[in-house]
Amino acid sequence: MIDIAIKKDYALDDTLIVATLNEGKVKEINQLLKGRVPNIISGSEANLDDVEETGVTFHENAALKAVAAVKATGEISLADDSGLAVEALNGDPGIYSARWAEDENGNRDFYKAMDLIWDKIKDKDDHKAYFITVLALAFPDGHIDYIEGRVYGTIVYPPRGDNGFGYDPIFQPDGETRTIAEMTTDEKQNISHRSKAIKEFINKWC
Ligand code: ITT
Repeated sequence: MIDIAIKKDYALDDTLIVATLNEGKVKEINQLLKGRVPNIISGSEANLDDVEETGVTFHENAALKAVAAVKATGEISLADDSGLAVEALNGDPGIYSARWAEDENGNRDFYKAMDLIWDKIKDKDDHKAYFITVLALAFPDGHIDYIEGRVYGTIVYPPRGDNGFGYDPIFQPDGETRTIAEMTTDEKQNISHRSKAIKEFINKWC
């Protein structure tokens, strides 16, 4: 009942800001939303600034990014906070997934971050992990809706594959023999944490 009322009050019938500066996310989200929302504008197209992620949960950081985008543009905004949670590392790198790859100048090297993860778990028996996405959909009146998606799998090493982005070369989803980076974009879209969340978003809002 509540969802129906919300949907009626906040129709996504015009512009949606996809409030991320990560072009890998933009590509995946736009591919799934194409034709569902009339006018999709990415973070770089909207000239959004990078937001300092001071939250301690995916939900908090997703909300920070979505609300900043609403304030900058006045438009309904969708942010994605995501990461890789490794069970043997108690969920790390988790919300720090991007920061584990950063050097002191803020440049990202995910091969360095993947080496770091492997170094910490190679002597442990448990290599299970999951990718998680939390979407925050923020409206100009302050209302925020959250949607979560996960995909479970195993950390493998050395990294394999050139597709996707971030930690995809060391993540092998359950039931697969390939890493996500060895899959096509369409194959990733069938199983990924982000695609699950976006598909739920489409069911709910489009
Ligand atoms: P925005 O904040 O602008 O959206 P970001 O890259 O900083 O971009 P996050 O703070 O959510 O995004 O960082 C999440 C990191 O987790 C991201 O940079 C990737 O390295 C990793 N990650 C998230 N989704 C992933 C995916 O589908 N495949 C591989 N790595 C992923």
